[in-house]
Amino acid sequence: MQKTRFLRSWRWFGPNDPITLHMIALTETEAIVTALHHIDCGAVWPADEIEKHKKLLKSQGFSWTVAESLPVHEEIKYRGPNHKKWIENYKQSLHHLGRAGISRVCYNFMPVIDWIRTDLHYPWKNHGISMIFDYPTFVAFDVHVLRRPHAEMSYSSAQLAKARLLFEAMSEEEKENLAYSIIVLTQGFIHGGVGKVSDYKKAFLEKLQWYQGIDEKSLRDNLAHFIGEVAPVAEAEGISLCLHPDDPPFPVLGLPRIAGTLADFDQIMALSSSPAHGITFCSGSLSSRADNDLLGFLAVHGKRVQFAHLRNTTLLGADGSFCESGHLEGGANMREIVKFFHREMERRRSLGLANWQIPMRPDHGLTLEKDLEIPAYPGYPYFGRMKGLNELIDLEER
Ligand code: DNO
Repeated sequence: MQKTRFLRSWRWFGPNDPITLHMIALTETEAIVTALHHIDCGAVWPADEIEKHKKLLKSQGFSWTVAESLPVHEEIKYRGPNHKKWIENYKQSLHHLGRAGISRVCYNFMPVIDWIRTDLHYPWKNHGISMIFDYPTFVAFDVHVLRRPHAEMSYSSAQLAKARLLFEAMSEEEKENLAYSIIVLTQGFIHGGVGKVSDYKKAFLEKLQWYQGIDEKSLRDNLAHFIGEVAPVAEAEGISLCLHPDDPPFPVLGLPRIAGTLADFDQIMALSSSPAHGITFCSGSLSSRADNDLLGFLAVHGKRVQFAHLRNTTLLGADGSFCESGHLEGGANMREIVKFFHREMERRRSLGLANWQIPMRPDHGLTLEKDLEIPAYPGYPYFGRMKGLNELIDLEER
């Protein structure tokens, strides 16, 4: 009988990903997490494109275990005039994915911007190159580089003073790099973002405007509406929708963020009792907030987790700054997290659930010396992730 353990997965960004399926096949990976990255956000994923992608994976011996992400169109999040159309498209994509046997769909509900880091090349001890979120630098970006209207209202005078000093010490190139990596580099390869236009700061500011008057409550209402519409379709297709936590798990740029804490998930999970309404447990996103108790989170919501992103963070001070510090090193107690999931998978298995095995991917990875020779998307180096995967497997096997 197969041992109870994670389904070892790897995120692949499609044929444009510099890390090829052949390279992935050389790792301990058993299944692939991927998306149709060439399809515009909001458009229906056609059944034949899904089949084509599946075939590509199969040619290297892989199955497609999770669709990450089937992105949610901004108009659904802020209830723009065409939100109904985008929701219908989403349902259609779910039909096609369900028919293709893909039973997990990861998504997030962060307005405008997904994950945020202020430095993508941060030397972490002597372990490799990491990525950090430095709060004062982020304030400098918001107030001085992006020049978001009324941005200063979001911060204290001490935060503003620190940001000004940082900004004044930056070269023009540093300012541009900061904006480019936050707005384009870390977003473009995930789901398009604003990378295609030359004045990306202007385009980004315009997107922020869409959320004027949208507070946490209205964003949550819009999520409730979305779940109410799509969960029955997912359920009928045998799909779990897995909501990814916000990264970082607090409001940014005057935008509401509603999925960063245990209390947030208490509210979100109460929106629907459908078995299709599930969670992506991301230990990296959740651990980057000092007051998040990850094991407490799992004790309450672990039964609804259908997909795991495992990585770790180390807090850099008490102001919200953090570093991605290697998979086993940091605030998330990875040993206990893995133990929890083993118990949970045992439980599902003993209930005879066909989908008892939870796909897990090593999320992100340090850039190791050899990685510098291989192009890769930010956060997704080959060797750094392979190391993370092996460390997690080692932890599982112990
Ligand atoms: C970053 C990722 C996120 C995640 C989405 C899920 O590297 O963890 O982009 O895939 O938020 O929808």
